[in-house]
Amino acid sequence: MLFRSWVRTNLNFNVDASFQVFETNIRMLGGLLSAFHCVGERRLLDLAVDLANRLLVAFTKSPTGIPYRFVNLRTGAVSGPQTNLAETGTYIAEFGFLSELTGDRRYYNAAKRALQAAFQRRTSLNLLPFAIHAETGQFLNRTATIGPPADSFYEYLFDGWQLFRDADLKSWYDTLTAAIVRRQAETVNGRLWFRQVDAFTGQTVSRTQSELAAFYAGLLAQGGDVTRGRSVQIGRASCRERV
Ligand code: IFL
Repeated sequence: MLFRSWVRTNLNFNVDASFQVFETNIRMLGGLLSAFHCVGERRLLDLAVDLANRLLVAFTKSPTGIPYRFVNLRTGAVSGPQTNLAETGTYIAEFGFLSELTGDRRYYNAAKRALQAAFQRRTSLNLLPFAIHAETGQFLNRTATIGPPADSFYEYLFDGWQLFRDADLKSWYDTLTAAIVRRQAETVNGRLWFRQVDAFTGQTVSRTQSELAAFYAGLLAQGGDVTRGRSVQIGRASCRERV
């Protein structure tokens, strides 16, 4: 109740400052939409629409559809064209839900176009390097990883399919996942691990993996590959035991 009355009277996105599009989406837009979903208060949806319209500029000003990393919520000035996969493709759950609530397809379309812009630039191995330029669409590195700053790109492809039954998203997920499993998976003593590889040649770049990559066990299982998902999970659990 306290939260709702504070939001009703104080929350205002007309702020003359640069906001990170990715973080603002998952935390603020996602928070408002979740709250609206729970209590159905119209003001929460109005605020979500206002915020999404301000964020949308980061997509519409980009020649490729890959969003700039930052947008000034008041002026609409964009910055940060050097971005990554997670900050390219972690919008469709929030933007898609907003499109469903409002009937305005611009949000869904912007989020999907960004996912597609990265997907269509995949290498001949069907892998994606994690760093990309929003204006040129060129990759800025060669390393493919399931960890940050790529992670939720893959997660949101599958979420988009589950939430909105968009077959394009499922086929992009399937194509990329098959390549990740083929090129990055390694089994050591029965435990599955995903190394980082050169997305153009498939050569190993590193065997380090961030804790944030833990989501991949669940994602594989969610996507229907329960056996590999379990194997990743068991591998991670046994690593923790040894630490
Ligand atoms: O990849 C993202 C990571 O999962 C996170 N923070 C930001 C990264 C993208 O920049 O939690």
